[in-house]
Amino acid sequence: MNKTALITGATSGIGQATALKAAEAGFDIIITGRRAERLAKLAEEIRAKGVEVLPLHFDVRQPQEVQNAIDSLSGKWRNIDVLVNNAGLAVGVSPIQEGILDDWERMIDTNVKGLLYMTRAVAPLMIARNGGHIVNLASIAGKEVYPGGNVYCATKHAVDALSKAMRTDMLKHHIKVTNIAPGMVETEFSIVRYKGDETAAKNVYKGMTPLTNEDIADTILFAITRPAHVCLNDIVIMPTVQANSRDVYRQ
Ligand code: NDP
Ligand code: 8X3
Repeated sequence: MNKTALITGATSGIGQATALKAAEAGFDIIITGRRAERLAKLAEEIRAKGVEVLPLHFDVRQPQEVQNAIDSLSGKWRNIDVLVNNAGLAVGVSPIQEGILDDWERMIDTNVKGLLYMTRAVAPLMIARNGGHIVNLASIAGKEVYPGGNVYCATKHAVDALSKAMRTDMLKHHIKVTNIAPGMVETEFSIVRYKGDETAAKNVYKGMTPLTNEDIADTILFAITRPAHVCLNDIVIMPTVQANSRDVYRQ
């Protein structure tokens, strides 16, 4: 029987590539996100790979929507082997003293509270089966800070801490927790961060070769296909031309 993976934020970028690669590896997939049409299209692509797929559209910031979505699962779909907490975003690059409160709320509610709501809803199902694997998308922004990164960096530092905390709390339930900390990955991330300004978003990657969503998906697939006794706790993955949050070599 196939294993089952639930991936949040599967409508774009890293989540979408992870869903497709996990399907190719023989996982049945629950794909989630807010954009229902994109989920429907991705579901068709996944089905064509010969595995089962269940699209669920909801907003991870809404605890009742999250709980209702997980409660709606029946039969085999309740046997979630892998939860990929990927949904997340950066909004804005203002210095802290000029910060826009709505941007802060969106980042904290999505990246921290959304990840917590998902984990709170899914972990009991894993515990009941005495095993599972949670993969949290943190960031190099969860290890370092950079100008204008303030609240986004704080949310990803929180994810980094929560990965360690989850690993401790769920140790006796044989649940693996993997923290993934990428550097720059060209997805819709910067378009969201710059609020639809595609020129500003493109400039982020000007003169350098960023990671792709597939690079991160490959890494996640490697982590979730290790033997039962092996857990990759924390993976930092950077473009070759990015040394840290601030040093990027551009042509
Ligand atoms: P994208 O913008 O391409 O994808 C973000 C995904 O998150 C979308 O599928 C979006 O779906 C989903 N999402 C956002 N808000 C919500 C919400 N409230 N409820 C449900 N789903 C939501 O960005 P990436 O693929 O790059 O980002 C994925 C993760 O990787 C994020 O956590 C990000 O912080 C992290 N990351 C990204 C890096 C990068 O450079 N790109 C580097 C390091 C980490 P929808 O809008 O349909 O709801
Ligand atoms: C996204 C990478 O460098 O923009 O988490 O913070 S960065």
